[in-house]
Amino acid sequence: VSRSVLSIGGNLGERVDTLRSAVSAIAALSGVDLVEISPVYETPPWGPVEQPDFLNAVLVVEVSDTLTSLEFLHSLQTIENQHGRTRDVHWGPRTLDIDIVTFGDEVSDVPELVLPHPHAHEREFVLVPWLDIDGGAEIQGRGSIGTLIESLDPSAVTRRPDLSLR
Ligand code: PH2
Ligand code: MG
Ligand code: MG
Repeated sequence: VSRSVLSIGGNLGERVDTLRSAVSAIAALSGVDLVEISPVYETPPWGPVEQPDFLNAVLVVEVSDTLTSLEFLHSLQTIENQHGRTRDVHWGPRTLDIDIVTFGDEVSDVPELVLPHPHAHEREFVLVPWLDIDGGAEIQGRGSIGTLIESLDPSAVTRRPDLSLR
């Protein structure tokens, strides 16, 4: 079994409905057990593209050894597509994005799947919800997520206690 951390988010359409539906679809994947769901955060767009605010959350899942990281990625991409995901603008607005942040201790550098996720360590919208559910977590080669957050600006992300993915 590999423990995997997922970042989910979206900034188009009925954002919380989409995230709830995505969580159910991930939990229903065969060989995948949903272990933790973070609170939901409203987050300003990270990166160069001007776009609406996102809702973001982080999940911890356990993936059976019968699934490789790439097979898991392809299952997650199918879920993105089922939720109206299109791929036009890199880092642009989307109904649903599901990113594999870590997959066990796997390190991968193939273009389709870089592990750990190459930007997770610098993104408040990943680290803040992740810290809520997995305090001692580390990103290989980058350090503990608690320490990483200290060099960022977590005031940019706002918890939405009125929204829950459970
Ligand atoms: N995803 C991106 C680019 N920028 N910003 C926020 N706040 N949340 C995201 O999920 C996000 C982003 C590309 O995947
Ligand atoms: Mg992404
Ligand atoms: Mg993605």
